[in-house]
Amino acid sequence: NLSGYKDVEKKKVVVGGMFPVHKRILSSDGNTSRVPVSSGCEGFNFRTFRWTQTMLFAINEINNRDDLLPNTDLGYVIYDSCFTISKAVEGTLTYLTGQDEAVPNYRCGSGAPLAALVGAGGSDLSIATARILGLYHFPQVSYCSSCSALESKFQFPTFLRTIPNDKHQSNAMAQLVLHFGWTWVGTIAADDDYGKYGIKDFKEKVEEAGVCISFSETLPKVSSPESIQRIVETVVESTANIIVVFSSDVDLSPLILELLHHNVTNRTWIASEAWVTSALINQPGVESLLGGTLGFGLKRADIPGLERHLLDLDPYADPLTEEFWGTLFNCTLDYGRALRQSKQRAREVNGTQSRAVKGAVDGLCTGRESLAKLNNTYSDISQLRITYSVYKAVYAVAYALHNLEHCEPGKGPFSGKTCADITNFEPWQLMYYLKNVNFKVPNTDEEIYFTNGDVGGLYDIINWHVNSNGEISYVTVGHYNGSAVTEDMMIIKNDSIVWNNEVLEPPRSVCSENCKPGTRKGIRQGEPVCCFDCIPCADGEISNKTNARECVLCPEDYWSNDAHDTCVHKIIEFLAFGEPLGITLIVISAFGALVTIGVMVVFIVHLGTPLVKANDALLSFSLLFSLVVTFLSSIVFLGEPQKWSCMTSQVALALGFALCLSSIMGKAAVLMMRAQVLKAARNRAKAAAKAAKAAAEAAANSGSPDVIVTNTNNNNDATASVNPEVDTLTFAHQRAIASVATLIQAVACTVWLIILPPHPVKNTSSQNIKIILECDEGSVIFICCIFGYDILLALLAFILAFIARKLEDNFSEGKSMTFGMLVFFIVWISFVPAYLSTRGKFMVAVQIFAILASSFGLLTCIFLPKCYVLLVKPENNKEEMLRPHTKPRDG
Ligand code: TCR
Repeated sequence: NLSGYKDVEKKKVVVGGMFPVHKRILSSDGNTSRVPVSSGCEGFNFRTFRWTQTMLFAINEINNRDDLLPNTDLGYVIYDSCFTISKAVEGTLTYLTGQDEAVPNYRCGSGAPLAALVGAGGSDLSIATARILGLYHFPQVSYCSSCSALESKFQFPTFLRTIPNDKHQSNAMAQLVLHFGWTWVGTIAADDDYGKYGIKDFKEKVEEAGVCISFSETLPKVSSPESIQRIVETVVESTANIIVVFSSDVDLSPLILELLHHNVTNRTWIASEAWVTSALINQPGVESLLGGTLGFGLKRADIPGLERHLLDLDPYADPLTEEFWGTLFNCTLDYGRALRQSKQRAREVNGTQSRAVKGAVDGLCTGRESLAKLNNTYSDISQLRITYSVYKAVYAVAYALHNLEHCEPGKGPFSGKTCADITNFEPWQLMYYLKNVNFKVPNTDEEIYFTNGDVGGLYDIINWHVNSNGEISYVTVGHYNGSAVTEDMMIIKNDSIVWNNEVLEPPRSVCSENCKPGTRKGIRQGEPVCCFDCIPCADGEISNKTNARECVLCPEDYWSNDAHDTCVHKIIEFLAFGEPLGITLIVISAFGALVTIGVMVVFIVHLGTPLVKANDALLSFSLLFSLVVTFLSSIVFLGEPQKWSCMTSQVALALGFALCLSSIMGKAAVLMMRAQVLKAARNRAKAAAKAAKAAAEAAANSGSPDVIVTNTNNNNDATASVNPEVDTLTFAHQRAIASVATLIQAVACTVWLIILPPHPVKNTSSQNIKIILECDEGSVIFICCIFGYDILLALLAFILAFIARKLEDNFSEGKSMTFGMLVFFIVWISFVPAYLSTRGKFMVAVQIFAILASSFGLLTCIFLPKCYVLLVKPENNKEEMLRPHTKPRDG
């Protein structure tokens, strides 16, 4: 404990101070057989020692001022909390009681009243001390306990601080993470209130915004290699490139050392205020690991005169300065009287420095060693952040005391408008003034006042730049103001930031890359929401934004495009007239129809010839006519289906075939009939010939010559009478059959058209991406009946033709009809699989092809030979040709 007064004449007030000058307490040996003693501390911390000296500097400065507390001198008592709660509590009790033995509920004075406690260091220490001090309504002003838990005035009624509440910092970190779009971060927290609350607030903020935490590790308070090792493994294994660390430098440094050992690079560290400018972390060699670190630092300030004060330290002033000196110069201070005297002398003489260096050689130091020459954290005044906070805390106490002292009697704030007495006031009275203090910090334009015990959340955003020598410099790349409106809170100069990677862009840290439109997020069982798979949308479903959770179904008549990011109107499909296939089909069918008409013309021209007359010319014409109909009906299948075209095409086809097949049937029947008649006639002729022969023989025997003449006549008659007989008998008959067969079909079609007519439909089900416009038959039964009937006619026609094929027939009509029917069947049988295996408009094309092929088949098989005879070999077109198996008579 350091204590001191400056001036004895003035009134005195003692200010308490508590600083974690050491890093930890010595572990006790656990021996319970001895009187226990308060454990000692180890690990001298130069940074916090500077804070201690700053408090002394501030008190000196205040005591030297005439405008602030002119009649009162501040004294101080400073405790070392050794970064440990127990030490802090011990110090608090000692301070309250004024005894070295810690006995609470007893406050004695060295005469001077105790004002307030500045400090306690870390939040966990402050929480412990604030609870005790709160019991006695004793004010505490903290310079570095930033934990958000301390904001509760219910729990900590007399706690104030000059460092911003960490909720600002957690918020700032969250905004930083969101600013750069990192959604996959790791967190490391110190095992104290600072780390735990800081990370908790940070997590709450970022998770709200959809960021996921890859890992959350806690740094052990008592360094344990195993847990450090475990954290290193987690950091190495994690895919998170961003690691947020809320910890004091002291707790973090073992981890940093181990990470350096493992050569961990390419991570961006987000530093909390406690380590962002710490020399303990920023050691040579960390640049590969920590270069590009971003962090938040308190507002920096220059405190004029502080450097002088720090360098003018008297090593013999108290035990802490002695230890400081010894640790810094790695020597033991010589307490020899002679030395003290020589020191005294040396102060008077110039040129102390050369001697000072000499003195340190043999492990003893003279106390005249030069601080200025050493590059030590203690004397480094470039980053006065917490130091400045200490300075402000002392000033806050001083201003409160000043206001208390200058209370006008009768206008005081206490009951009965009384004032407090500076020489003997109650701690709660000072608390009143502290709460309402409002002052301007000397040499800066910063104004300090407490709202609910807290000050505004102002931070510098600090970036660790590695220069060419591998040294790290802290560059302020932005600012954060927790009390500004949301848009202005964080101001950050993106292009001044240096990152820990080769590219000059901010690193990316995501668990899974965004899902592009056309895909959706698929959750991974048991993993955070930021880790997902991108599942492509199914056909007919789309997602049009990144990271869509669901694919949406396209509306009716719409379908997904290839990328699955928009719905496009389904392609409307039908076999159009204008497209190449359509044109081809039209040309073919028109050609077919023209050829058929051509044949008709040829037939008409040769109407009287035996070939045309044979087998009923009328049936030939009806057959040709029906072929024209079928050729033309195929054209109606083309184009966008309409009600009329659906009806016409099917009916025309059915009727056309019915007529065509029944004509063939009729013709075959004619053939058969005539063969029958011919046979009968021949039989008759034969019989007659036999009879004639017999008669001739008889006549020869009897000698009558005129019988032979009769015989010849008879023979002639038989042949001549064949044609008229067949014509009159069977042609009418067959024509009747053919027209009845067609009529039945016509009736059936009419019924069909009336009851369930075919109509155009949109077929959306057979093909997803298309709407096929097609004709719906209306009734499957009807269409089956109608075409079944056609099949029946075809079979009959074939059977008849087949039977007639071997019959006597000069123009081989039977054979050609059989052949034609075979072609017809082949076409329609192969049509079935072809039709069933095509989709959309090609079904229509296949249908048309089948119609055209079968029509052409019939046309060529039945009429081509005849036309050949008619046009090329007219000499064969003779009456005699009709006489089967009869040799033409000579002459
Ligand atoms: N608040 C921390 C402790 C702390 C600290 C530091 C310790 C802060 N800044 C710098 C050492 C060095 C900020 C707490 O526990 O509240």
